[in-house]
Amino acid sequence: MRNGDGYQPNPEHKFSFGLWTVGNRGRDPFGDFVRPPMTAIEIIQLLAEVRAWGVNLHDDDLVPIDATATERDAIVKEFKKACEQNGIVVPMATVSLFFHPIFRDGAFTANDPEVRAYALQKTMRAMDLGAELGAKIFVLWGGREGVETDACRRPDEAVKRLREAVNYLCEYNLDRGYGYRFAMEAKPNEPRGDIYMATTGHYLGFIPTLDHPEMVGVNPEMAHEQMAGLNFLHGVAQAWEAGKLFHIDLNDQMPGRFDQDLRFGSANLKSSFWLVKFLEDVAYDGPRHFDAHAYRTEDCEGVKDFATGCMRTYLILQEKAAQWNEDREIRAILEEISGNGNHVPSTAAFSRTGAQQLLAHSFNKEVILRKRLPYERLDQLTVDILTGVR
Ligand code: GLT
Ligand code: MN
Ligand code: MN
Repeated sequence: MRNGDGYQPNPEHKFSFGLWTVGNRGRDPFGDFVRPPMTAIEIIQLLAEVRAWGVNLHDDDLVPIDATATERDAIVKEFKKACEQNGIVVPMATVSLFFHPIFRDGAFTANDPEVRAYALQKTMRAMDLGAELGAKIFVLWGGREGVETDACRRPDEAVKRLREAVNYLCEYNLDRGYGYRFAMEAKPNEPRGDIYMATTGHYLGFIPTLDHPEMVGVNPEMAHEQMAGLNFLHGVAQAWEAGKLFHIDLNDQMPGRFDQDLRFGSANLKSSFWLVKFLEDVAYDGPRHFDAHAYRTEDCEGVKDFATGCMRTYLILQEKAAQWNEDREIRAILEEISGNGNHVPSTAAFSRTGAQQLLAHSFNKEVILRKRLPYERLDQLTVDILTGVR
């Protein structure tokens, strides 16, 4: 029996999957589909079976791009019913601004003003759709917002166009009273040679320049930061600290490879552990979205193993994180390394007298250098916990 050993997903974990993740049919740039298509309703049933909480979608995942209003309404009605019957919620919606060939030069940043206007229209309609399904988070991933050659436009022009588009969408959100929070998702490359806003940090710099910065945060994706050789946890922590972690895309990725979207925890177990520990320590209560897909070798049953595996690994790591936090030796080391600041002049807030005291203070480097920093032992204790020998 799946998850018969206590690692049972519950709604409180807020585990979600995109229609495009479990619905992924295994096509890659070199080979065709290996799995038959699943309808959105079948995907909902699968998600209920593996005990997921939510489903996310692009507009085009559910409604064909050129559907009539009547067709659209019928599809949405049936989908809503299936969600309700299966106890699945729709926490996040997004828009595909990357699949259709019209976006070959980008969407919000494309050189053709008609493409830019179409991208806005398509996004507004996707917002209407998401709102109808109850979504309160709207993700914007600019997969095609980039270049193969910088001859095509000045990159600061792209930044300005992106700002204009997001400002417009924020106003639409207010005007319609949707109450969305936008979550911007970065990626360094693929499908474009270089994508603008390559990392979560780029977006954290961009957001304060918007008309409604409070309405906009980030959706960091583990694989996207790892593709750039970055420490994902650090980006997530910075977003969290800034109050901007509106959503998160969990998956995995080997460095230096193509975009793999691997099952969560399957490639970098230790990084995944630090991430889960962080999310649990700070009590992140947003969706835990797995933006990944099953190996191309899998059939439909294998897709369930994939989805179950993402959630199971999260729950195992959650348990390990609690064990780590309670471990007496680890706690003692953490206390020791945080140092004793009793004799140190206060640097908490600047004052002229405080600065004078700091300037006059004499630091004994010999004594400071004698303090232990037993990070080898600390890390080995982590490895012992992760491997289950502790
Ligand atoms: C696409 C991409 C993901 C984004 C999705 C949202 S679509 O699959 O690889 O990282 O989160 O647009
Ligand atoms: Mn991805
Ligand atoms: Mn993603």
